[in-house]
Amino acid sequence: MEEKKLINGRLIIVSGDITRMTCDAIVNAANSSLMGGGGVDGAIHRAGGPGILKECKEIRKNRYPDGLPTGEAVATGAGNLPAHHVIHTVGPVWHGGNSGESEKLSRCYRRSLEEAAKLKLKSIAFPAISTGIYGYPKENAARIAYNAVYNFLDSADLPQTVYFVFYSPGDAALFMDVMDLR
Ligand code: AR6
Repeated sequence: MEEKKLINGRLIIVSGDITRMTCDAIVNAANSSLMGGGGVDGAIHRAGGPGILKECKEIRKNRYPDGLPTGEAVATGAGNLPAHHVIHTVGPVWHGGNSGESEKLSRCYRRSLEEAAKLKLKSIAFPAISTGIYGYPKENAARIAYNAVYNFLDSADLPQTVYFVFYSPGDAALFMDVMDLR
């Protein structure tokens, strides 16, 4: 799929492996333990090496002994990855939609963007948080992700560029369909 640009070119939709992205930060769809897992979380820790886990353990010890709450985000280095930072966030598990899932998912995007802005980062790449193992319906998640990024960029100069990285071309196409952009 060719890349599509939205929001004055500041949001770019691509498909591929987020661990290969060369931008300032990639976002990890982690769990509250911050100790790694499956999906994109496993891929990031595997490709980035043990340095990321070491920093996550420090964060757990010093700042979040009970785990990173859902919707919160923290930054670490990126080890061997081409990106410079990993921003770890914890998406909501889908429980049917009446358990505050949309607010929590929206908060993941906003808090990750705030962390990127705090670090003065120019570019950040998001996976489709919660839409894998956590079971969030992809169509709903697409709208929430887009709105959260749109609202943030509306009043922020940094990050300049946001990437949505869909693991499969089909998921990228679904996003474009949901947003009525094809
Ligand atoms: N690059 C980009 N996107 C990817 C990649 C990749 N390398 N690998 C998977 N995806 P998931 P969640 C997509 O399950 O639903 C973990 O065990 C995938 O196709 O990774 O938030 C954590 O430790 C999907 O669209 O994250 C947590 O326990 C999206 O990334 C739990 O899973 C998110 O799928 C988090 O579940």
